[in-house]
Amino acid sequence: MARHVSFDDIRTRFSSAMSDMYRTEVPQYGTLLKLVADINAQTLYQDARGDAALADRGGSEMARIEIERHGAIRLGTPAELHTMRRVFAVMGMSPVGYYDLAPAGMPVHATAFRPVDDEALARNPFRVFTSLLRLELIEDEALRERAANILERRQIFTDRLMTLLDRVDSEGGLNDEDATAFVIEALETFRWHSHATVDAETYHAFHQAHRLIADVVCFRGPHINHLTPRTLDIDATQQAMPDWGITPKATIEGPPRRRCPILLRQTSFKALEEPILFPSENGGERGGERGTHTARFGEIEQRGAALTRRGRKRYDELLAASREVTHGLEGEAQQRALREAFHDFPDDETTLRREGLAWFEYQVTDGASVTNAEALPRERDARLEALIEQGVVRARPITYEDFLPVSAAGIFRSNLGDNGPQHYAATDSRADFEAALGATVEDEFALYEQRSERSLSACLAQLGLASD
Ligand code: OOG
Ligand code: NI
Repeated sequence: MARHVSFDDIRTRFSSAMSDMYRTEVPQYGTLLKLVADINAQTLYQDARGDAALADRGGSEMARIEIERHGAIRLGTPAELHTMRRVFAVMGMSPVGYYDLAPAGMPVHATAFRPVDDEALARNPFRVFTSLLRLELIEDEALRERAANILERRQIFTDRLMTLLDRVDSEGGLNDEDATAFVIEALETFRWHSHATVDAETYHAFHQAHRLIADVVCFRGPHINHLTPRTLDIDATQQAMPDWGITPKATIEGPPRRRCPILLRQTSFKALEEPILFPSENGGERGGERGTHTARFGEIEQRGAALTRRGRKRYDELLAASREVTHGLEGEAQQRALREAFHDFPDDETTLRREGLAWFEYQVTDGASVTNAEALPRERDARLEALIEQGVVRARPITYEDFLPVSAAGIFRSNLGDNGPQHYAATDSRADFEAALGATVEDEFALYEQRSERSLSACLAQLGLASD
C-alpha cells in the first residue's frame, strides 16, 4: 500500500494553495505579504544588532513566520461545521476555544481550527477562525425560515472531497495522489463566487437584517474572507501601509505595544466592494441584475506570549477599564491611552513568569549541568527559579496561538461596517456549537499548560533531577 502523506504536509500544501488562490482573487493581499516580509526582514536585522528578544525566540519560531497565516470563514449550518471539522482534521487541525460573538452584535459563534502539538505548530501553525451563523438570532420568522431553506439546499463540499474524507476514515490517511486531489477539492469550498444564489430582493432583505447573514446565506460557499500574515512589528507595518496603497483601519486591536509582547495585536484593511451578479428571472447565471458585496479584506497580526488564566483575567479587566480613556480616540492617541491603561501590567519576562501571568517553556542551556543537586530547593517552583538563576535552564515565553473575542468583534465590525448597533442576548450556546461540531472544543489554557509542563519535565529529566 502506498504511504500516507502526513497531515502536517497536507496542511502546508493546502495553506500554500489557498494563499496563491487568495493572492489571485485579492491582489492587495499579495502587496500586504510583500510589505510584511519587508518589515520582518528589517525587524530581524535590527534585532540581531540590538536587543535580542526576537532571535531569542528560537530558530523554529523564526522559521515558521514566513509561511504563518490565519484565515476566516463563516458557515451556515451545523452539518457544514461538522464536515468542516473532518476536512480540517485531515490537515492536522483541531477545534480550539469557543468564541461567542453575540454579545458584540454578531449572530455567530466560532472556534479556531489549528494544530495543537509542538512539532506541528513549529512546522506550520495555519489556523482558520471558523464561525457558524446562529439563525435562531434572526428575529423575523419568515426571514429565518427563508435562510434555513436556502442553506438546507446548498452543498459546499464537492462529491470527490466527501469520498476522500470517507477514505481517510477507512484507511487512516491519503496517499500522495489523493492528498493532491484533497487539496484541490477542499480549495473549492473556500473559493469566491461572484454569482449570488438568491435574487437582489432576497439579498437585500438578509443584508438589512444583518450584513453577516447576507454574506453567509447568499453564496454557494463560505469564501475565505481574509488571510493574515504575521508581522514582527505591527506598528511599523500599520504605518507603512498607506505608502503601499493600503488603507488600514484606524486602531490596532488587542494589547498596546510593549517590550514583552503579549497575546495578539491585529489590524485590517477595509473590505473590498466587489461586483456580484444576481440570477436572472429564469434562475440562470447570465443576464441577472448587478450588485456589489463587501466581505473580503486583509489583516495583519503580531503575536506575543500566551497568558495564563490569571494573566488573561488581568488583561480582560484592563482592556474593559481602558474603554473609558480610549473611547472616541483613534490611531496614536488611542494607543497612548491604552499604554497608560496597561501601565501596571508587568512588562518583563521574569515578572510575568514569577507572578504566573504568562506561560513559559523551558530548555536546558547548551552544555549546562547541575553541579550540586543537593543544594537545590526541593519545592518545584523554587527549584526551577534557582536553575534559571544559575543559567542552567532558560525560560522562553510560549507564543499565543489563538484569537481574542473582543478583537475578533472589532475585526468583524470594521469590515462589515455598522448598520446600527445590534444586540443579541448573551445565551450560552457552547453546547449547541459542540453538538454541531460533533466534538468538544479544546481548552486553550490546558494546551499551554501541558506544553509548559512537558518542557519542564524534559528539562529535569535531562538534568537527572526528579520531577516531583
Ligand atoms: C472573522 C473575524 C475574526 C480575527 O482575526 O480575529 C478574525 C471574520 O470576519 O469572519 O479573523
Ligand atoms: Ni483574522
